[in-house]
Amino acid sequence: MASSLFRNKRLWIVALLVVALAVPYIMYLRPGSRTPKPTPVEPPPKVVVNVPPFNADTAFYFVGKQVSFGPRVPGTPAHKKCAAWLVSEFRRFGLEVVEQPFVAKTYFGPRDAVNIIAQYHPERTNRVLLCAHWDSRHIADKDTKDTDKPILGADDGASGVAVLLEIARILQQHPVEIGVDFVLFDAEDLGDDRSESGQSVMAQASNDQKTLTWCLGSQHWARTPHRPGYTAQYGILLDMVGARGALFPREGYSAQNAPGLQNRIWEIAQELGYAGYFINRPGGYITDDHVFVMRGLRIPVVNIISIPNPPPAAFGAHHHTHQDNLDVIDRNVLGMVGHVVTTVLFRTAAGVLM
Ligand code: 1BN
Ligand code: ZN
Repeated sequence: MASSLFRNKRLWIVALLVVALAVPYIMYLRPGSRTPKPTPVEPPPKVVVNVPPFNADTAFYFVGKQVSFGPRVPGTPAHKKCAAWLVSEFRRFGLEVVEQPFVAKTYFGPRDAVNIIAQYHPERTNRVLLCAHWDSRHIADKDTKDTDKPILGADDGASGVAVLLEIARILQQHPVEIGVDFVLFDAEDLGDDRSESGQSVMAQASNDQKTLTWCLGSQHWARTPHRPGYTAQYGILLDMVGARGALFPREGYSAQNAPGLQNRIWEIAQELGYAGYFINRPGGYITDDHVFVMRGLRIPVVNIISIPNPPPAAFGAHHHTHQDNLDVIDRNVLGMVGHVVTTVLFRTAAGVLM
């Protein structure tokens, strides 16, 4: 039976025909067989960057220490004493410190002021700028009492400086291969917030002359940096980064002029579990020190600033009142901001930020 099958010529021909037609069909004509299989693209190897821990308790101590001098209003003894302490702390962390004195021409008269610049490896050209203002407001113009008295500025001033001091301390223990400049601007908060309409100028959208009464230290430094031709790959400004209930939407001038960096900072914050604080919402345009650095030196700078409410109470109930003392400070908020900025800095140093 089998041998008769083998000997059946017609069957052989049919079989050969089937094979001859099936092979090219399988190889070339079957749907999808002609598109070459893409060689799988390997994702780039994930570089794990070791980020040292940010100590929120140390940062909290640094806020308390600044506040202990009293209001840090330019031209006062407390201001002088705090400046000396800040300089000595940065030097203790091995940084090269430059003091840049200037006369702040405020709307209520001239005052002696000083920008403090602490340099980590000043000889390196690849640099990152980290900044905050260290002065506190001369009046409590949003309070209901003692409105003519200066405020402690635990959040508005001391919190940003405290986070930067802790990062400077970390760098001494965990060296990186880039240069870092800690720039503490003076006379940021001596601005004119009065207006004929009785409405806060902060609540007004206008870009009038009064804007220039704020941020006098950064305006001075951007015109005459401590090193002629100073530049950095980017900057981060910290302002009001320590209060309970802080919320960090995306500040407008940063979004407009440093969108890539702002995206990365907010992505990293989300990756670290802080999506509920670093919220993906526009936060309004705040004329703060970063505006003058971007304008004058063409360095992209992102402002991390708490804007928990819509105007007119945008910056929270303690803003420019005597409630801005150590009681409003939440060490977890300091810790979160410190964690994010330290991560951004160490990823930059490892060449894997962007
Ligand atoms: C931030 C904290 N600022 C002052 N205290 C800067 C500022 C200036 C914000 C003018 C709004 C208007
Ligand atoms: Zn202020």
